Amino acid sequence: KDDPQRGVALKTRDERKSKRPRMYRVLLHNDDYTPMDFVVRLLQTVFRHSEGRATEIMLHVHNKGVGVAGVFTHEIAETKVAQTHMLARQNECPLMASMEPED
Ligand code: NFA
Repeated sequence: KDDPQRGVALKTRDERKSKRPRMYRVLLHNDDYTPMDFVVRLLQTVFRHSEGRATEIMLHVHNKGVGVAGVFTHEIAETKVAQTHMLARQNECPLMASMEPED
């Protein structure tokens, strides 16, 4: 942090944190067994999408294999992934969610 070699181009985590937090994409992954209507309802309830947008995202995941359910701070993204897994397991669906940094 106090390394003079660091120069002025790089910023410390503290300097970055004071501006805006790093954002994370929550990804949904396709599988052959989770019902389409379950994925649409999940996108409406957990990710707060409209029915139309939820249907678009579900179809994108179904057709491409993976898609973005939403973009959140680290803590919120972790919570959405956990909620997705809990709802999926409760309904005996193999649906998978993951997260990755935006930058
Ligand atoms: N591929 C699933 C089906 O045909 C639907 C699905 C979409 C599953 C998006 C997971 C994610 N029932």
